Amino acid sequence: MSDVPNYEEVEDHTGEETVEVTVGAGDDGLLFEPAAIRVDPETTVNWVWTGEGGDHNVAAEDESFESELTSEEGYEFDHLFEEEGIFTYGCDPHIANGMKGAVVVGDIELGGSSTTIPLIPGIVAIIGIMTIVTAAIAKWTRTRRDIAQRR
Ligand SMILES: [Cu+2]
Repeated sequence: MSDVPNYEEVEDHTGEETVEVTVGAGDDGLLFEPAAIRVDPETTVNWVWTGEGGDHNVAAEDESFESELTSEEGYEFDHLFEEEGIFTYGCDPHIANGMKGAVVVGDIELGGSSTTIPLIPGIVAIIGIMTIVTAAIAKWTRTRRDIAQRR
């Protein structure tokens, strides 16, 4: 979450049945506000579109929920968080702008530092790239060997 401009801390919303998150907040309308919240299990998060910043959606990183992509002011999307866990989500067109959010459900330890949340996608991306590079090198090596054997 270190690359999310409006992220300072996980806002505590435990004890609330429904928590509202604004979609299209900030000067450019490219933020979720609040960016990170803590809620109890069995809490509904209600995302409400401001109509600013163009088309947005709410897409869970683990694909457990996904809204429509829309710029309609007043559009709403709900998701009931039943189980404990850390749920990260983003707006597909604006992930690179830091339009990301997190819902921490239940009494989950954040490992002393809330920066553990953004590290997860970063590490996955690095491992993914390394795998692709390794596979490409292996394929290239094999092709070279085939050419050498055919001579
Ligand atoms: Cu967006």
